[in-house]
Amino acid sequence: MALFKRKDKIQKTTEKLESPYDKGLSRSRNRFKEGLFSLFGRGMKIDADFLEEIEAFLYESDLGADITEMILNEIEAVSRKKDFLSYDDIRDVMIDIFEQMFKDDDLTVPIDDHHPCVILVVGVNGAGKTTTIAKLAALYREQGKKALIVAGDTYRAAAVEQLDIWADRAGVDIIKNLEAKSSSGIIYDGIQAGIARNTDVILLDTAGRLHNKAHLMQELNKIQRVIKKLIPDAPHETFLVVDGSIGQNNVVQAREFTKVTPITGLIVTKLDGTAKGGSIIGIRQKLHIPVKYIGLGETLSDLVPFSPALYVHAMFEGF
Ligand SMILES: Nc1nc2c(ncn2[C@@H]2O[C@H](COP(=O)(O)OP(=O)(O)O)[C@@H](O)[C@H]2O)c(=O)[nH]1
Ligand SMILES: [Mg+2]
Repeated sequence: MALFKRKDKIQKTTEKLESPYDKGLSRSRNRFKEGLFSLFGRGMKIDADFLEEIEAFLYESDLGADITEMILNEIEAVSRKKDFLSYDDIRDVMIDIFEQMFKDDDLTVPIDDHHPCVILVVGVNGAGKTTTIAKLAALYREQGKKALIVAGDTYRAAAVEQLDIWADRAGVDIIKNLEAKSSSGIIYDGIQAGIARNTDVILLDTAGRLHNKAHLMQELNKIQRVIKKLIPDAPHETFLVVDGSIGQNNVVQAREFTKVTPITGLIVTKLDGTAKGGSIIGIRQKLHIPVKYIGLGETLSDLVPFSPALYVHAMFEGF
């Protein structure tokens, strides 16, 4: 069965207006849908000049070079069969390519398979790790899980305080130590506490400001070791949080993380504040890691499980 209902009639119902995808991705939709519509309108003849214009548009949409090329090739192929291509034709080409890319992604998070389920969260400074951890805790709590947050960013006292406030808002316990000297020490204590308290999900925050690759590697290796000392098959999920508003620039940084620790899922944040929503496609394609959640705002409820179908709907059909 097709993932996307591409020929859906646009229905102006309140339900659709309230979809977090349609609302959160409105800036990207302005670029994608309206940008494409203004290029193609009801129909355009494809020649070399026009292909260049499309190419420029796709590059600016931050899809990445490979996907851009795939789309252009497919547009050329379709244009050999049809004199005039319309917005609908281009949308269908793009949806087909996106559908192919996401079709084998495993989007599940194993919170029901482990007790406790240990989730490690990594990423560069400012990507949105701390905020995302609070959002995840709130989400799992809503699902009836007992969640625990561990303040593993020991580089700044302010980071622990920030997480403390978030944990309070989310209504979940936090393990912290303002005097802690190392991330791995507090993470060890946190997991021990999580086991003792019969926790369902343990969320581990980490520092993003690690001045060089050797340091990053050393720190993450140490964290992995202490986690495994207590729970040999943990972490059960390692999320890399990336800032969606900087788009493809994430790829280089993200690769550094994948070299030092196995990443099982991506979380793309700040998609509400940017027109670069297309970057999900490029990042996913380059890193070959499934996107499991997206961040669409700064409050607790602004994290949603990633759904390729809803994402594509919001980019091409939403309001
Ligand atoms: N608009 C928006 N802002 C976000 C989102 N996620 C995080 N932020 C903001 O990004 C900034 C950095 O977040 P933080 O969680 O401290 O990042 P960390 O350094 O990786 O822990 C904060 O101001 C957050 O409110 C999001 O999905 N949308
Ligand atoms: Mg942080």
